[in-house]
Amino acid sequence: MSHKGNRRKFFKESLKSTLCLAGGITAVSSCNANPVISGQYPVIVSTWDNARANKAAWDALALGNALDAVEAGARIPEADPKDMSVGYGGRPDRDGHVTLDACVMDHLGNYGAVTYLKNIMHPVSVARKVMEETPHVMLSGAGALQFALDQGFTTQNLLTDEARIEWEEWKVTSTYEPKINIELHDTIGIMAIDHAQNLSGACTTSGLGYKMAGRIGDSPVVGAGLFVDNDVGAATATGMGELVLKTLGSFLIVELMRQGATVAEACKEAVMRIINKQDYNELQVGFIAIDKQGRIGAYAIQSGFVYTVTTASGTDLIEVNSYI
Ligand code: SD4
Repeated sequence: MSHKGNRRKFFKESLKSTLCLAGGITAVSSCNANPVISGQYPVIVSTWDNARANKAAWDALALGNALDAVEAGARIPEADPKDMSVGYGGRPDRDGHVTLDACVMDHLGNYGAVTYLKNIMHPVSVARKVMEETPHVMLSGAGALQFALDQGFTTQNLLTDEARIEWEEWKVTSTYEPKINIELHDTIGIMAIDHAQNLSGACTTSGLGYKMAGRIGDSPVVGAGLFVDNDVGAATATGMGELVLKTLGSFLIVELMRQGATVAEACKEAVMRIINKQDYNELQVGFIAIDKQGRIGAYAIQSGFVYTVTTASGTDLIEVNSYI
């Protein structure tokens, strides 16, 4: 069954009781006995079904701040070979290389990123090191790898047998110009508000499956895959990075919120910017955002996008309203 097919089946069979429709217009709704109420903090919110990541992030909040939380959360799918869009087990590029993009942004407006990083399982942690240990904000490719090694990270093969077999099958049937569709998206963007009401975010991905060698997506680019402004809120994106890069959706969402839009209105406007100006046919982009008070909103081009929210009340998986 395709990835999308799996996702649909998953929704139908295991989430019937907890999946809720929300995010397009107002606050988070919930079907749980102890509903997560939008507009409270501490809070963790992440793209897709990332309950385990949220749990790690939540636990990290007990001892640390929002930055510690989002890093801890992002490391979960990075190490999970079953998540084929992030870190270890991620789908390779057309040449069979797993190349990773990641970034972090904190409440002070500091930002760090790595792009085209190979053989390092936790690019989000390297991105944090770039932010904290260098005068730069972004390191790429061989330089990023060298920096990671200097910082004590170790290399390993990130291409799992499952991803390699799938890639080999893809090579047989593909024209080597893969249509980038909604089935190959699962990147984690994760945002947190800590006990001190400070915000941070992280985004990490192996990018589009079977991308051209050297391709960088939106996920590590500030304002595209992630943006945090501690006075206003934060936003993150998943889906077709080229569309997000051309419209700088995460920055747009935070700026619209600064001007008075609700989180949901701002996310919808970022999607509409793509709809009105780009060729989005059959492509997916989803945004989630959170404001300083912990109110959450989301919107996507296509149906099927979900996000995970965790507060002291528990964790909910929320289905997002979409244009199509
Ligand atoms: C990218 N936005 O590299 C990422 C891919 C993604 O879920 O979100 N996958 O374009």
